[in-house]
Amino acid sequence: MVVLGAGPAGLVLGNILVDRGIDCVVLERAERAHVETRARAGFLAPETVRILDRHGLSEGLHRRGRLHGTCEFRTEDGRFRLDYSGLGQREQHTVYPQQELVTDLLARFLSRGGRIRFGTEAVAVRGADGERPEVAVREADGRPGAWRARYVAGCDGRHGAARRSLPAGAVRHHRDHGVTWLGLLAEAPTSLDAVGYAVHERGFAGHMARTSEVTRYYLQCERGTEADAWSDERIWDELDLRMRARDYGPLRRGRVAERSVVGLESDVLEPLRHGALFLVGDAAALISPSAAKGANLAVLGAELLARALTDDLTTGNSEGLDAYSARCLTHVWRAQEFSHWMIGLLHGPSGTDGESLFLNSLRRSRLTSLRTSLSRQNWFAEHYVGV
Ligand code: RFL
Repeated sequence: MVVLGAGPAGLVLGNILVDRGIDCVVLERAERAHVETRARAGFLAPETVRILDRHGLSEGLHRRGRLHGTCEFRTEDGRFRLDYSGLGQREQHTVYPQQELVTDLLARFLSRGGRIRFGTEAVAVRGADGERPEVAVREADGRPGAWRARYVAGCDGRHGAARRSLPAGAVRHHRDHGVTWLGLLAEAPTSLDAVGYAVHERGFAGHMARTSEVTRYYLQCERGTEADAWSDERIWDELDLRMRARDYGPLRRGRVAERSVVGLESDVLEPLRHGALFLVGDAAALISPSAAKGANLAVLGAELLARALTDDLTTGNSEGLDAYSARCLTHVWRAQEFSHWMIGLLHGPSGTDGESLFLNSLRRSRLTSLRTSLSRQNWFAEHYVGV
């Protein structure tokens, strides 16, 4: 078995396979230090935690992660809080930075005897319609190489080799939401005990816990903005304004240690199986970070595929592999639908033409229903923590 990519998807898959005695190798383009420090997601759904529990992968997150169950909306109509852990399924997130999860998964994989090749970039997957597909690679020193296996799992993200190797006829559903965020990591403790979503005429601003010293912020910006175009001071002033710090209390400032430009885009590939090649995580579907689903879907898909592969390779039962694509896509589309709804909740067009006014009033009404309708709140809670 060859697994491409050592993100959450590839490492959960690798761990389960190795634990079941299935021979596999993970090929990772980056070096270990890079993989272990790449800051991205931080909100793990309860189902994700249960999956990690089932496979002995959750020790670190239970020790260092923090439970989280409230979000706060700040809008032109005031502020309201949703204690989502007391609504819907009465469940909460665990806040645990993705790079720490990846570090834990990697350590466990190696301690189980798993094999991983860092600095090895998959270039193409060939012969996926046959019995022994081949993964062509470029080694760290630039030399070409190749790996053969019964199956290949493409866990190498949206720009990986798995996606590039799909046959003609693979369908890509795609949506550009027309919204751009500056993703920021600030060396500052959280400023509120909730996820903060601020809807402002100047654009969206978000506040999300990470660790006691680091907080993630998002600021909607013009398309084409360069990641380092804004000074720290401008970022904090804009966050203060959009999060209405004057009314609701100051933000704790600190150095902005990392900035990236995140275009809100979603896509889903279909099917997720092409012969012996399977797509998992971001390689299967890219989801906008508006509802924090990407890493959770990656873990869920990895467990689904690991089970199906184990059945096939140990008992010859291939039903799970045949059903993998449809099963995984059911979860993916539910998450896409909710993320899309969240984008509409948090952003409106800035123009004053009739259509912009109409869409902004819809957004405002959507927020009012969320503030006032208990059934809406229960629906929100179920989808917000679920995958
Ligand atoms: P990853 O984590 O991108 O890992 C893919 C791995 O494959 C390697 N790779 C290759 N290796 C070999 N050959 C090649 N040709 C290769 N090409 C790539 C890469 O180096 C990498 O190690 O994919 P995976 O495992 O599918 O996991 C997906 C998640 O990382 C992603 O969905 C989330 O980070 C998305 N996301 C969030 N998800 C959440 O659930 N909650 C959040 O709060 C959240 N916040 C975020 C996010 C993503 C963000 N960015 C940067 C897009 C915040 C941000 C800013």
